[in-house]
Amino acid sequence: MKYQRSSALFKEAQRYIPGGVNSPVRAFKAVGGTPVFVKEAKGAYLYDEDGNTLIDYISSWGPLILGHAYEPVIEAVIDKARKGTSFGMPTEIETELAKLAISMVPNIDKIRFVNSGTEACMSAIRLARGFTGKDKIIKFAGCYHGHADAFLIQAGSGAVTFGSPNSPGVTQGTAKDTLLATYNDLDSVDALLKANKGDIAAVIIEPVAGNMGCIIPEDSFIHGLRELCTRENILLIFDEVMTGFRLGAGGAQEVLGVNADLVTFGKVIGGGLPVGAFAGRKEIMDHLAPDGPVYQAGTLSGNPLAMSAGLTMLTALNDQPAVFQSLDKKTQYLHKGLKKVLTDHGIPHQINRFGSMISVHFTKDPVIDFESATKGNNETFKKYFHGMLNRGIYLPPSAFESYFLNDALSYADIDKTIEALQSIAPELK
Ligand code: KE4
Repeated sequence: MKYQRSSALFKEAQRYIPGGVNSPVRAFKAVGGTPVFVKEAKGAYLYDEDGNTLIDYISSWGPLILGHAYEPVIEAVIDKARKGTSFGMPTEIETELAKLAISMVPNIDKIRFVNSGTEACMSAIRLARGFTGKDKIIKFAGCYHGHADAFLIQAGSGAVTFGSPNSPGVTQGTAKDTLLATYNDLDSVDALLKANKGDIAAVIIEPVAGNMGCIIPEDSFIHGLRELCTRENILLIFDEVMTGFRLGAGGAQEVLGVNADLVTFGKVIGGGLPVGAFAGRKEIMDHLAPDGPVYQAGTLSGNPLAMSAGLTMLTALNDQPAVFQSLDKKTQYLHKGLKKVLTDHGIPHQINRFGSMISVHFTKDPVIDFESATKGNNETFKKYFHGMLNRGIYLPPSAFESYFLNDALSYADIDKTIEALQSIAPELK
């Protein structure tokens, strides 16, 4: 693969945009080398600025679950754009998407749209604090809920890559109200509850984590967390920015059988355009302005273009629920193929998979939380990432990310992926 044009474009971008990117994880800092500039994409394929075709396993970090440039979404957005791109006034389509999302997801009565997963999570925390009158929140080391100050305490995803889990600029005043627990460790939560009795507004968690790589909640942990929150009168917030409308129509609440008090969304709900959302029971959501005292707002929230992309995407998923089984089967097939190659070559590894979320960790020990996720051999990961990229396979450029399969991927694409690993395996030892 050649990357001259991407290199030139990256050099120029760095003159005008910090780090040459608008989101750090895109800069390849965790894996080295030059980030790939994409020209266009269709279905399962990315076409980069150097004419390379790449099989895409990030699907824009989750949103494009039916593949790139999904025709019905494109048509809907073009049609909507002709009627105006933004009004700053209520429109019917916002209610249509709200009704559809509420019909698909259990246990939510009302939903507020915002423009990103970060906005959804930071608004949900503010609402939880306003509703309960309490200040502290519990998050889990390695979980990432966007870049709002309250969350940049041992965050996952790009924050880990930079080895600066507590970002400069986050004040002690903010950090003191964010308590850190360990994923899959209920005792660590219980200890915080005991030490902060009556002060905790909410626990926020990625119900299936994707920002430490993919980490699966143990049944006893996630059900136990629900029981603890109920007992202590604390709101349980499921950050479903990744899992929402990906693990199934009803997301993690449905597949895990655990009801949260608030749920946040992003990615798939916008069909590739900027949409985030947070949702919950009426008694909580009605605390939001303008009816309630908890303020939250946004110029482009409920934007008609984004709403038309989201409505088209969710309608497609609602009309064809078999897509979730199809994605699950394709991810299983990928899992089996990768595992066979790595096992045959005696390469220590763990593969974590849940639905269409999957990640490969180069460590012999199970990856069940942030600490075990950091035990992965990053040198091996870098060789793996670049070896696969040079064979036309685009994986997340960090070991602290999940892959996101899209249903445009064919079994032939997955076979090509497995063959690519077969050809680089000897270098990974
Ligand atoms: P955004 O603000 O990036 O839309 O959403 C933040 C967010 C919140 N919650 C979860 C569980 C998330 O995974 C994310 C964002 N995910 C990352 C990928 N790990 C986005 C990629 C990026 O930062 O560029």
